[in-house]
Amino acid sequence: TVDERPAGFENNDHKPVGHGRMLRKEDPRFIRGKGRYVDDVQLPGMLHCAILRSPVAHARIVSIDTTAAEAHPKVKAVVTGAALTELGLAWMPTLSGDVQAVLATDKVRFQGQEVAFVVAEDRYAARDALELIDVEYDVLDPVIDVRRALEPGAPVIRDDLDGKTDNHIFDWETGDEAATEAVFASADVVVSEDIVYPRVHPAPMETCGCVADYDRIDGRLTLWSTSQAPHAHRTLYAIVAGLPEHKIRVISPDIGGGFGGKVPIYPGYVCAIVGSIVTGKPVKWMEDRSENLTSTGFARDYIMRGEIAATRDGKILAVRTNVLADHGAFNGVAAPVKYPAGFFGVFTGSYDLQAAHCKMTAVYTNKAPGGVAYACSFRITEAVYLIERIVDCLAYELQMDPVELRIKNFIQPDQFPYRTKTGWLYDSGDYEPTMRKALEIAGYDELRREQAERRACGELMGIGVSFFTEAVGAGPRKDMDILGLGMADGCELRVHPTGKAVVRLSVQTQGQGHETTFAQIVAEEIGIPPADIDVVHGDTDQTPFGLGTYGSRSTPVSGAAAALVARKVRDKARLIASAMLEVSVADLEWQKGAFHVKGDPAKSVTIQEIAMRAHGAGDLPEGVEGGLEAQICYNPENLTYPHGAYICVVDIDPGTAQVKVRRFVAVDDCGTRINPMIIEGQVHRGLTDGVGMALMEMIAFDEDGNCLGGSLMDYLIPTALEVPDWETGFTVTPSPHHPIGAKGVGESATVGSPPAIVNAVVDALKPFGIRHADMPLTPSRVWDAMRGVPRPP
Ligand code: PCD
Repeated sequence: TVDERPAGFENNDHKPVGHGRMLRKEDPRFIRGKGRYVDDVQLPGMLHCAILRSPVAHARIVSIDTTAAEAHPKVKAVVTGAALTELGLAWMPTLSGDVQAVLATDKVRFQGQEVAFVVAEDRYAARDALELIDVEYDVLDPVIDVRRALEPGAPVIRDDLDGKTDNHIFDWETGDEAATEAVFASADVVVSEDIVYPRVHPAPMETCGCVADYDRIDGRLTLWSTSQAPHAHRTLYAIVAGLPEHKIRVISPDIGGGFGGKVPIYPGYVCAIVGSIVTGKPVKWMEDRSENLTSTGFARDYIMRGEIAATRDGKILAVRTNVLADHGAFNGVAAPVKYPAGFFGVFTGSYDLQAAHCKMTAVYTNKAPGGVAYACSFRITEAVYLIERIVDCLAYELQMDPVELRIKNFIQPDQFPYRTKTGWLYDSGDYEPTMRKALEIAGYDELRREQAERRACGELMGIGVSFFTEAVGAGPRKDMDILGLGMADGCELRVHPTGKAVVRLSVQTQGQGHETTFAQIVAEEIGIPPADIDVVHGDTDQTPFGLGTYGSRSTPVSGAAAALVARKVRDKARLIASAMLEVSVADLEWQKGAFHVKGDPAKSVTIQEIAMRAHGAGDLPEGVEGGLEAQICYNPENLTYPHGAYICVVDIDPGTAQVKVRRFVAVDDCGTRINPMIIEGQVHRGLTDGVGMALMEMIAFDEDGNCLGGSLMDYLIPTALEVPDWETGFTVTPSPHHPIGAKGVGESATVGSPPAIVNAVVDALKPFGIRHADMPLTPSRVWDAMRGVPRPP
């Protein structure tokens, strides 16, 4: 075990942060199958909800006949949109200020849309009864091709919105159009490329679901749900359903993966709540896999034209892009209110530019809503893919090595904090050493030599590089809120009399290991071993308010809160210690979990002794209350900007066009590293994600709007078989404004890996004169590329 911490951070000999590979505290329960997920919740008298979904993408509902379903002996309730309209619940707000149908009342707008629900004694009866509901649809022309959504005469999807006569959602731009145009006009070299980031889906192991338990006597709603943001959800339920907020308790128990897909509120949750209110019984709703893939939040779906301007010798001057964003039938994008395109503004990447500009148009189509931040801090995945692909296109045109081109254009260490041309303030970074480390691990020069040799024999070996900067830790509340809720996070720490502690978080782990890392952060600050610190989260009755876990914000925001709340407790402990040791506060030194008298280190009191004293008999110093606890609400000053350098080596079988990822090197810099083993796991996961998106995953539709990715037989996700043994490394550039210098890391690898893989595939195909090919690079797409078949539209 190595202590990886940079010098200069406050520490003691326990060194819980960054030290070695502390095992995860939550794993004993997970590896024994003792996790408690939503579907494990069984309540007396619990009923089951199943949802009837539209078989077509666009149709007017003529009639719904529920008589036969209601007559089913095990059915307790059948609810349609008409019934919800009476309750004022047929529509609900989305995270981006649009409305979405809970149950369709007028039209269905995507295949899989919720039309009615049944509550029955068991899951099977509920499903059976769905087949007894008779819906008559008047099928309309669907809008599937996003490029045609704005054509005159295109069917209007959202005729529910007052005065809506087209499928336009918003136009958005960032950067300086005129300045960028000027740079482009005088540049030696301009390269443009059409780059598609296809629609993909987070597809967590556990699908979405909930158990709603409405108590009619005291008007209390308890909701166990697969939620990445229990507090925000509670507030939204209060607003939407008109239930008083203090009577709502949202519990996110163990979550089997979120990946952004469990940020929105889905109609199913509302249906279960309504089901419980109307039946007076607890009601469980659990999606099946197809429902998850076809109706809950998709991600990406950006069609981008990327352009880059440079000098002949490879100085990048400017980038610009035009994006057409497919948002599906309801604008359900999860992002802070002021950022309709999320943090796409970081598409300027890790390079020092003179100008940049992005123009975006978002449209409705007859597809499932979403736009969730699937393992990416709000559209950063798309941004990084765009810049890292287009930089490679430039390298291709200039016949320059892609590594050399990147290094030549990096923002330099003395330029931080660096203001990008689209307004983001990168907190810290030192890019070249990270790149050099990746090159060294990969043996880059040797790989290029090997590639030349193989090429000479007709073999298709490719080497792909990507370098990314992310913006994670949303966010400063002056700029960032979701539906009016500021993106700050609370944290509470209580030290019990015997010196054991409980830290209560507003964020909610979905597998990231918060029970371990937050105990480590607190341990580092107050010297209580991590094993003696319990982490409580995911229950709105037990934790302070905060906006939840997504956008890799837990460490940057809540992690900071945990460090600061622990310091607050330590400050109080110092006062008590000074009384116990009968010296002034200034004469105390904090070390190894104890306060020592300066110059007389043998005289000391441990944090545990102080805890007992804080709760014990006898007087405390003047003005000091009993107990040893504190609470804080942390509002970050800025986002944190982790970075990384990735190198991928692929081999393509010239006979089958199958891509094999032979090697993958990932060097990540997330500032101070709390738990190196967890970070490694996060990176492995994200890299695997990248292989999926680059080579296998796509939610496609046929021309009628049938979803072609509705099962894991069609929507391919990677397993251990498709991925290599990951080779990881790290550098440490602490965040200057985070109390312990940590930046987020949970999504870095998902963000950084797709361009590295695609760059590698395109590099392998260089002998065919190919500069770009779109994801997913399935054998058929690679085969077509090799034969010069034009890319799919
Ligand atoms: N860390 C450390 N150090 C540092 C950083 C970090 O250690 N420097 C660690 C922590 O503490 C944790 C982890 O690591 O434990 C992570 O973190 P972060 O970055 O902060 O993040 P978070 O917030 O916690 O989380 C979130 C993320 C996300 S966002 C996603 S997608 C994904 C990731 O996370 N998801 C998941 N990862 C994961 N894992 C798992 N297992 N599961 C899941 O689900 Mo989104 O927006 O939602 O899309």
